[in-house]
Amino acid sequence: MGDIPDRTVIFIGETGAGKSSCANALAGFERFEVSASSCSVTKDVQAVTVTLPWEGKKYTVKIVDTIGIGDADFSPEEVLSRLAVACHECREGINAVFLVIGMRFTKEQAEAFDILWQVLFGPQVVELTTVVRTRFEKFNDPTAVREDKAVLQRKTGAAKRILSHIGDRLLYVDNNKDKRKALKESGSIMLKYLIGLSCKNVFRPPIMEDVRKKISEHVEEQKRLAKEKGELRKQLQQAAEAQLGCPG
Ligand SMILES: Nc1nc2c(ncn2[C@@H]2O[C@H](COP(=O)(O)OP(=O)(O)O)[C@@H](O)[C@H]2O)c(=O)[nH]1
Ligand SMILES: [Mg+2]
Repeated sequence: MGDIPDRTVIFIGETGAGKSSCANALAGFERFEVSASSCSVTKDVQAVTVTLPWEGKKYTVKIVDTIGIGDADFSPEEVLSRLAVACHECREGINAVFLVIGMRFTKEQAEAFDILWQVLFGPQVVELTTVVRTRFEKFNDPTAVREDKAVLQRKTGAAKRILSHIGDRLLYVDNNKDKRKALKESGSIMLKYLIGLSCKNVFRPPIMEDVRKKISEHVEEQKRLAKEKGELRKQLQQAAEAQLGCPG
C-alpha cells in the first residue's frame, strides 16, 4: 500500500481558534478556507495530502481540517457526526490530533473536548493529542512560553483534566498571514513535531457504524439527563409550593 501517508494529522478545536490557518501553515500554501469572522467556514471535512521536504527528505503529510467544536450553526449531534466523517477520512490511521486553542482555553471548550474523546475517539487518542496554541506572537521566546505553560497549569475543572493528559505536548505558533516569517516558522514547528513522532503510535478510528451508534447513545443519554433534570426541578418547585401553602 504505497499510498498511506507518512503522517496523518487532524486539526480539531473551536470555530475561530485557527485550525484552518494551522493547516495552511503546515501545508505551506493556502489550501484551507480561513474566516475572519467568528462563523465557521469549514462546514465539511477538508483533507489534503502534501509532500513536504524536511532535512533532505520528503514526507507525505495528510492534513485534515474539521468543523469547529461548539459551532453555533450546528447541533452538537451534527458536529459529532461531521467529526465522525473526518475520522473516517483518516481510517488508515492518525498519527496526531492537533487540538487548536487560541489565546483562551475555556471551560466550555474543555467540556466539548471531553465529549469528543469519550464519544468519538476513545480515551487512547489522548496520548496522540497535542495542544497547539495559536496567535502566540512570542512563540520563539522561551520565557513567554514558560509563563504561558504556567498559566495553563493553573486551570481548573475540565481544562485541568485535559491538560494533565497533554503534559508537555504543547506547541506555540503564530499563523499570522501578514507575517511571512512567523507563518513559515510556525509551519516548520508543526512539521518538525510530526516528523519526530513515532509512527508506531497510530490510532485507527473505529468503523463508522460503531461511531454512529456511540453518537446516538450519547444523544439519548443527554436527552434522558435533561428530562431527569426537568423532573427534579418540577419536584423541587412542587415541594417549595407545598411549603409555602402550609406556613409554620
Ligand atoms: N495573528 C494571527 N491570526 C490568526 C492565527 N490563527 C488564526 N488567525 C486568524 O483568525 C481567524 C480565524 O482563523 P481560522 O483559521 O479560519 O479558524 P478556524 O475556524 O479554527 O479554522 C482568521 O482571521 C485568521 O487569519 C494566528 O496564529 N495568528
Ligand atoms: Mg476552519
